[in-house]
Amino acid sequence: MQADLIGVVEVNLEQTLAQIQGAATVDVLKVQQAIVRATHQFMFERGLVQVMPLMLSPITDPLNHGVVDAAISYAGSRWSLTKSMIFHKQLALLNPELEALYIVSPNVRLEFADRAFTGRHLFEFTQIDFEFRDKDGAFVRSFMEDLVKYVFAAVKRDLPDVLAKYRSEPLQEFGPFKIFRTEELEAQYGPDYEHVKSKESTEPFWLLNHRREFYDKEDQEKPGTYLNYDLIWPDGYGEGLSGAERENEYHQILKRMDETGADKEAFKHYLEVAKQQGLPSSAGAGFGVERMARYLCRVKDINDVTLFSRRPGMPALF
Ligand code: ASN
Repeated sequence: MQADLIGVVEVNLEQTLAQIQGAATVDVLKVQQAIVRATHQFMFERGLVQVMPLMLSPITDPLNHGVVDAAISYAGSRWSLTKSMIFHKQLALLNPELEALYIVSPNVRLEFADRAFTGRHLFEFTQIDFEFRDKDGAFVRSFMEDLVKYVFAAVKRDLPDVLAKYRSEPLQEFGPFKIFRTEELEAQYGPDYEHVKSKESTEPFWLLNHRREFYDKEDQEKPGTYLNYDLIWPDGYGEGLSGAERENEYHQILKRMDETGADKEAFKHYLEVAKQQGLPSSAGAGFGVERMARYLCRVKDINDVTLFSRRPGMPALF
């Protein structure tokens, strides 16, 4: 929790209307719109096919941290609200015509109230999620660096006055992003390494090797480490993207599910596909749209990026 964001939340009509009518939010929404528009254009130019999002599915991302379960019953099945479309990205690539895809994907993650004031969490948000067949992490990281360059240049070109209003210095063009590993930073900075390093950095950087869900590939050359990566925004804005090379072989998925304690029964059809025809070899990632807008406009609290409050663990009127 960032000390400067600790506060008391009032959920009353006056406060709610003040948020909807806040002038600054519209500036941030324009930046967000410019991000989405430039991203669509970039994806189109690079040949990624857009897949529409799903909000309900028999399986969704178990995530590596606890959230309140969000599910409904329908047509004799149990449907979860989408936490991420990771499994659909892998399954979509079973189509031989699809080499690479992206989804503008709303995610519902009913976080607990301890994340109410991190400045980075909303209990529903949108990520732009993408996946490539037969590519590795280095490819995805370089793709994302190109995307950031393209999108930031577009926002600068389209909304110079808005950016100038919120950033005291012009947005610089970043060079190749530095790469760090979690174990190195943890040894250097202690348990809060990600936040500390983000705060002292002035450029985005990559952070490799997180202990996460079973779909992130284990490095066979260094068992117990993972071929995943986060993009960390600088100046304390923290994580903006996560992604990985994927586990796609049946026995390895089973092993990783045992390690993370995943519910194999819930994933039985996914496992059947992995066993019978194998999942495609792939790598990808997803970045938070509100988080990118927050970083560009230097908004302290991500709840101010939205017209409608979605603060973890807190009620809202609309
Ligand atoms: N989008 C992420 C990925 O591609 C997964 C997530 O959001 N949890 O790895």
